[in-house]
Amino acid sequence: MDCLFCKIVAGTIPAQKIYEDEQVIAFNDIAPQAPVHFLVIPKKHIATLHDLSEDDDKILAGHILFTAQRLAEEQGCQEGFRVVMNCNDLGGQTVHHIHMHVLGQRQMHWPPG
Ligand code: DGP
Repeated sequence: MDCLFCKIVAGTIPAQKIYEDEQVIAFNDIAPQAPVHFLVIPKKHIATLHDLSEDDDKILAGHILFTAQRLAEEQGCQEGFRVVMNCNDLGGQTVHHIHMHVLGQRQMHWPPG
């Protein structure tokens, strides 16, 4: 198993987990870019958004989004927050196991780099 986030799912690499269920886990980013910065990932290995299947993963994709929404609100981001999913190398993705970044508790700016 070469995937870093699969190792976090398996518990062989530690992470500051903030939520877990049968389908997803959420944990704090190791290099936070905002006072709140966590990642929501599927337990199932899906390398990039290109590999997400509309037929097979529609419920999972919705669950990732609504988990991000609920946890952001639980972490005090009622006034706003940002979600980011980088896709593949050109999109700035460095860990090839899909993840939704959730950033909050500071003013966000646009465009991103
Ligand atoms: P991306 O560039 O979109 O693929 O984001 C990957 C994120 O994963 C990046 O913000 C840093 C975070 N990250 C990388 N390695 C680890 C790790 O071992 N533990 C945790 N908690 N986060 C990690």
